[in-house]
Amino acid sequence: MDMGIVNAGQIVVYEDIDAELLEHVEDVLLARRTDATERLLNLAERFRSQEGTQRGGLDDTWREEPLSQRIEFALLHGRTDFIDQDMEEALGVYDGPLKIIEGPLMDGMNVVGDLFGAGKMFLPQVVKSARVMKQAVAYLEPLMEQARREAAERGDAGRRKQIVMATVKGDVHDIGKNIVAVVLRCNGFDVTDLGVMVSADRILDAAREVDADIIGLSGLITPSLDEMVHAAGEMDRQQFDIPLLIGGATTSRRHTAVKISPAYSHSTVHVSDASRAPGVVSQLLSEDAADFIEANQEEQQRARIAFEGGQQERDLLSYAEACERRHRAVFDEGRFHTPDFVGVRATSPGLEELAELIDWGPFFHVWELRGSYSALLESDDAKGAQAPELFADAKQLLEQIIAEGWLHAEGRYGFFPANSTGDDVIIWSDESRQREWDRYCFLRQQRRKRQPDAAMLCLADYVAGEQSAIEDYVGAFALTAGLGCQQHVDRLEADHDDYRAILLKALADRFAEAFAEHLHRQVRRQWGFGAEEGDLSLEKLLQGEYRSIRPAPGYPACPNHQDKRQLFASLDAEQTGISLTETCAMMPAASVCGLYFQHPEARYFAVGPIGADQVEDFAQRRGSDLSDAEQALSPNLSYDPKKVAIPEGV
Ligand code: B12
Repeated sequence: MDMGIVNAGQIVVYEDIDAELLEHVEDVLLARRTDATERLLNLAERFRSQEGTQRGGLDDTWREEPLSQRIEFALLHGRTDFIDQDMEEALGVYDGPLKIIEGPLMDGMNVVGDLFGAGKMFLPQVVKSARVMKQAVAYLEPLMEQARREAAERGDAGRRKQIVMATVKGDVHDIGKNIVAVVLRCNGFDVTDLGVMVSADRILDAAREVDADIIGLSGLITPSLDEMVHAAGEMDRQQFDIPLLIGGATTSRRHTAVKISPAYSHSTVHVSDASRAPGVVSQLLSEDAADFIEANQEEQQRARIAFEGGQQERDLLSYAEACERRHRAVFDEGRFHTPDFVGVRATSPGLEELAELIDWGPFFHVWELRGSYSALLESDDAKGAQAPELFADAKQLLEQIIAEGWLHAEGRYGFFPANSTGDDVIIWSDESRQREWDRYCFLRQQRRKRQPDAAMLCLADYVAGEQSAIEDYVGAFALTAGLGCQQHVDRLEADHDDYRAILLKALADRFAEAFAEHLHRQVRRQWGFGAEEGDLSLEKLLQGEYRSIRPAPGYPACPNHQDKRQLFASLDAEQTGISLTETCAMMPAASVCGLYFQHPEARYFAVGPIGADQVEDFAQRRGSDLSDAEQALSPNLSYDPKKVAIPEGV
């Protein structure tokens, strides 16, 4: 056999496939017997004659199993359709609701946790299992209070390990954190999830209240890293001694080791994804935790030494030399266009139109299914086999979102007369270009490159210089596809449906990125060079195979999140319904903002590490304190501003 065809609707947990059927199928796939095909065909006849639903298992015969096995089956296969009925039956069998939770429900979840840990179940399945668990507990909830009181009186109220989790102050992202919370709950831990934008004080108060065994912090954007250092310092000051977990897209092992862990005298562990979370938590709370803690500390110490060594070795050009080696863009005829209008416009495209531009790759990443999405959908390994079912669920929800108008997209964008001066871009108040209205201070690469003549890039290089007399422009945009999202997330969560709540948030993010692609295409046309590109395929659009770029504050070419403040002011962007938090995260979460540069040579790059000479110059250009500049640029600093230079002779 050269190729198998997978029916997306029939994917089952591998372990759960009927042993006889599995053996027959493997005989064929692995060519283990010469009569394998014939034997499988014979067996297939038997399955053909069986009736039953085809989803989540081969048929409905599982309903004939004993109660505890039915509960386990429902959990393993994410089946909510019989769970109320089974809970009702369980109440007649077990000695109260707590016994049902601690018994068959937790036993089933332990199987889920074990299979997930062993790589035999995958994130979408686990989140669906959690949905069954939540619905079962919700069914029992009305009877729980009394049972808890009775258990407490008897002194046998079993205490599960408590984890307090939150997205730190200023940050609004919670998809990753919510997934981790679900996975930990599946593994038998009690998770108190405090939500987003939570101050260190609130987190620590909650931790004291529930007598937490572990605290977990999440963050997506770089300003959250400083907030995490602050929270770790507060844990120390308030004399906590429980482990601290760090996670989220912007966090790293290295940053945790170098910046966060020195602020707290007890264990601080970085966790890169949801599948690792239960293992780390279990080890930290096990009897042999000491070994794990020691290994983590040693690794962090190595990371700190490597970081300090790397800092000295970091080969930076002086800022003056880097400026000298700027990219000298050619501003010939045709390389700068005048847009159709100057000023700001609002736009509110329909979701249907945006859906056509969705990039599904990152959607699958959310569920720990990495790789190109077309490859995933065709993949024949057990993990990839999750993709079609997940995709079908997402498409179904997408249609409902569109049909019922769950989300609303709003954006504002504009073109502004602009010229560069050094590493700044001046925005003129009007086309007479006499009065400066605003100014973006960009950063320039300083890390020495392998090719000695390679340019050291800065976004200002792509805008015609003030002295050139060229009438150049830059564009700006702020958009969201998350309006209305939270109310539906709240509704789904109240309905114990974390799976669809997470799906919805991930889809809102997809709409936001699709909106950014859609608007960029429109902007290229209004700028006068978009028509040349014709009708680009989705693939080419997503690969950015067109003229112009749209770097977003926070992305590597313009890492300063604070640029969002002036960008928002110039667009009056809050009119879209987006607001900025104190650390410049955008609310709703499914929002993007950025600038447009039209020059054909403009490309994305990473500023990378910068020296104290550039930071001083930047602070001067912005008219800010050096310490404020250092804080805003902290992820890019090649030096530790806290290490005060010791004057010679001391
Ligand atoms: C998708 C995406 C978006 C989505 C939103 C994502 C979301 N809602 O969370 C959209 C398109 C809206 C977006 C917008 C922006 N983004 Co963005 N985005 C990404 C991208 C490509 C993937 C992030 C993601 O969703 N991953 C999947 C989720 C499930 O993973 P996760 O959050 O990391 O969580 C996992 C682990 O980290 C861990 N975990 C998470 N929390 C916790 C907590 C604990 C206790 C534990 C144990 C584990 C744990 O487990 C989770 C599950 O496995 C990343 C790049 C990247 N590859 O990471 C950039 C990235 C996060 N974005 C970035 C930026 C800058 C932005 C914007 C500021 C850009 C802009 N100016 O518009 C905005 C900010 C939006 C806002 N509201 O403020 C930067 C952030 C770094 C920085 N410099 O600040 C990144 C890293 C890109 C980059 N290379 O620069 N973004």
